[in-house]
Amino acid sequence: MSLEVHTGPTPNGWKITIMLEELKEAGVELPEINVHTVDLSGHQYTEEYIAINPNQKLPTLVHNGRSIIESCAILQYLGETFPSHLFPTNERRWDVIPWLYWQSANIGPVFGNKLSYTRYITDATDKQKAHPMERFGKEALRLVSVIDYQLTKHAYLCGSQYTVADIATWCWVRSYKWAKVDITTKPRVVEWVNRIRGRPGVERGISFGVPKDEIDKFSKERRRQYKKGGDGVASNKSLRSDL
Ligand SMILES: N[C@@H](CCC(=O)N[C@@H](CS)C(=O)NCC(=O)O)C(=O)O
Repeated sequence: MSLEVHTGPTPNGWKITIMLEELKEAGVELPEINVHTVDLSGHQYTEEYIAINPNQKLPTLVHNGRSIIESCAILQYLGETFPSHLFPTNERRWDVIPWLYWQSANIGPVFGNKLSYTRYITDATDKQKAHPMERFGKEALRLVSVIDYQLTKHAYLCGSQYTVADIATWCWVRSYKWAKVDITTKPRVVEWVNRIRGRPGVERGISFGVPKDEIDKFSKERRRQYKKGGDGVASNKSLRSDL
C-alpha cells in the first residue's frame, strides 16, 4: 500500500520528508509515496483533514488504512515498518524512544513558542511578550545544553548512530537563528547541526516546499510570507475549540 504523506515546509513537516529520504539512503525499498501539501492557511481545519488528523496539525501519515498523527509517532512507525539503522528494533530502541519523546515534549513546544513570540505573534504588545520570550528563550538554551551534554558522550543525540531522534531534534534546532536561540556558545551543537545538514537525505528532505537557493536562508519575500502565515497560525484568533 502507498504511503500518503500529508505535510508541509515546516520543522514538524520536514521530519517526515527527511526520514523518507534517509530510508532511501539506507537502501530500504519503500512503497509508492504520495505527498499532499497541507496549506496552513486553513486546510488543517477542513472536515476532510480533521477526519485523518483531529488535532488539526501537520504532518499526518496514512498507510494501510490507518492514519497516524504526531510527527514523532510517524517517525517511529516508519522506523519500525521499514527497519534500518535509523530506528533499532532490538533492546537498543530504548536508547532512542525516550529522546523521541523528549523532542516532542520539549524541543518542539519550546522552540516553537520561542519562534512564535520572536517572529510571528502580532496580537500582543512587547510588554505582554516579554515574560514568555524570556521563559521560552531560557528554556530553549537549557535544552541546547542537554544536547551538548549528550554530544560529550557520543557523536549523535542518543548514541554513536544517527537516528530518528536526531532527525526530530535537528529539524527545530537548525532554525536557531530564525528563532533567535543562540547556540553558538555550544560549538559541539553547532558542529552536530552542520554535520547533519551535510547528509544527502537531509538535503533532499528539507528541499520539500522550498526553492533550491532558499533552503538555508530565506529570501526577504519568503520571510515576509512566513511571517504572515505564521502570524495567522500563532494568533489566538485561529484557535478552534468547537470540534
Ligand atoms: N506535536 C505535533 C505538532 C504539530 C504542529 O504543531 N504542526 C504545525 C506545523 S510545524 C501545524 O500544523 N500548525 C498549524 C496550526 O497550529 O494551526 C507534531 O509533532 O506533529
